[in-house]
Amino acid sequence: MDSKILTASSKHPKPADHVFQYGTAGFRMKASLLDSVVFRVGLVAALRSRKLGGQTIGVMITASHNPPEDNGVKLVDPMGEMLENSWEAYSTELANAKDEDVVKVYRSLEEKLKINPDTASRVIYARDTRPSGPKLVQALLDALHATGTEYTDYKLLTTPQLHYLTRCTNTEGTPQSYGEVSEKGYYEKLGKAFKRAMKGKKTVGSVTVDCANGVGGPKLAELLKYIPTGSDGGVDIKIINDDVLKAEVLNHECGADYVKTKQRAPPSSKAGNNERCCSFDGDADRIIYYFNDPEHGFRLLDGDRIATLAASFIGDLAREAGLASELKVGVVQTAYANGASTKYVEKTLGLPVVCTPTGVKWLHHAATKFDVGVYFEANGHGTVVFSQQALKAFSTKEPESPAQASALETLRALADLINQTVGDALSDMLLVETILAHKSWTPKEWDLTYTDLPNRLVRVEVADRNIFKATNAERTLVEPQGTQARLDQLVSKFKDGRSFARASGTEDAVRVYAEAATRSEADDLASKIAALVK
Ligand code: 16G
Ligand code: ZN
Repeated sequence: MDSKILTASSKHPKPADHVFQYGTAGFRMKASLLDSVVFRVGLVAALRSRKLGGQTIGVMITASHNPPEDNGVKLVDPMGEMLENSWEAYSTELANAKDEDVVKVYRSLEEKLKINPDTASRVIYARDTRPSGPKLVQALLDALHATGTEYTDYKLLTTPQLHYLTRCTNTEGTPQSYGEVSEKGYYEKLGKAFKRAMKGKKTVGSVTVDCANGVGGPKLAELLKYIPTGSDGGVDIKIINDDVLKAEVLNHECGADYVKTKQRAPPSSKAGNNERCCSFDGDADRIIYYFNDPEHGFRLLDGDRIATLAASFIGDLAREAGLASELKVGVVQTAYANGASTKYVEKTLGLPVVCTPTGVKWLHHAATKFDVGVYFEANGHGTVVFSQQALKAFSTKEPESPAQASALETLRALADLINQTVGDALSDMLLVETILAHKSWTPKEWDLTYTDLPNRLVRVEVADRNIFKATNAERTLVEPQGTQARLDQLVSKFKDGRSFARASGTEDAVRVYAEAATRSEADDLASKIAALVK
């Protein structure tokens, strides 16, 4: 195998003087720099699969909401979860090895991690619609061939579809089977679950879906063949920004990131006042809703809103099903969650809230500690996870009334509708549509559940972001010394003031978040904290 790896590696030389890092969402950069990285990630996938006794590992080639010229690669663990933390470092080590040391580092990891090279290794992979994808797939394939890894190429998929298929592959034929191992199986599962969850209801009006001109467009079009739409009840979906043939339009003036950061609808949207809209990102693992209110203008219904909506609905169902005392329902957020949403969950819904550092893996992990764990980042990454105990209760509890039976059936349907492996724009959208249909809500009623505190997010360029070290789920700076005390002092002067500063995990900058009772105070607090960290 050594000579095979060496020969293959020579076709994918590492760009000199480049330091790569497996970050919160894998490796991500200009696609032109990524060839050697993808090759080496293929090697890591083979090692990881062998380490886990030949279980299948997923490899996804995507750069999510980044511009079309970027690309990225990340690994998916057997149950569809993000790669285990310690392996991020091994990936980074191999990605940075000198060309002539690739085999040496590969073998040293094998030895250190006690991996039997004779164990089978298996990988499934897919990519988003970026033009650089096919060439990067070739680099991956070279690594899979060199390591004797079995593989399946799923071609174009959304990131959550690949997470789903990874879990299905590894649970096939077991009592924990997560679904049929095919893209069609994914649509069928979601379609059936949606029909059951909707119970013949219909959402008010239509929903305009902005697919960011990414892979979510064709996949949503496919999903629509499996769900009730328009005249047969269900949901009336209008797709926009689904052009995947013009590479340059991906994430351009559209998509979840554009809408969230610009606080406006994509210019291409023709939706009228009070009409429900949502935007996916480029690989469809993120979703946010919004609408135009004739009185108050653009209204964003972000990840916090989706989390509160889902927690309130599922919390009610658990009570109606007579399971409230048995099942622990909770919400996981990051420090970016609006303070009003946290208060709403704790005070109005009466549910516990846990705060974790930024990044899906932290939220997901914390959510699995609940029986029903609802987690969302404000930017729209999120899902709901159910414990084995919860799933068992949904299917075995004897209903004592028709109302209980109905609540239990809805809970069972939701457990199938929700992609529990990772946040999934397609599945999350159907979840929101189901809840709105049950409540007969327009976006206006959803928006009125609580009032966001005015807030501001500022990106601050600093000489060295690595000197900013935070603790307490990134809400407290321990270094540079004294900065937190000065920050606290500034915050204390503002009514309902809250602020934190943290080094970005994806850009060379520090992010400052501030909220306060009024718009001008939030702006003022943000600029004062920005000046403090600069
Ligand atoms: C990554 C994370 C995202 C997080 C963002 C924060 C995943 C799949 N993605 O994109 O959840 O919100 O990083 O970026 O975990 P920042 O560290 O630059 O603020
Ligand atoms: Zn994404």
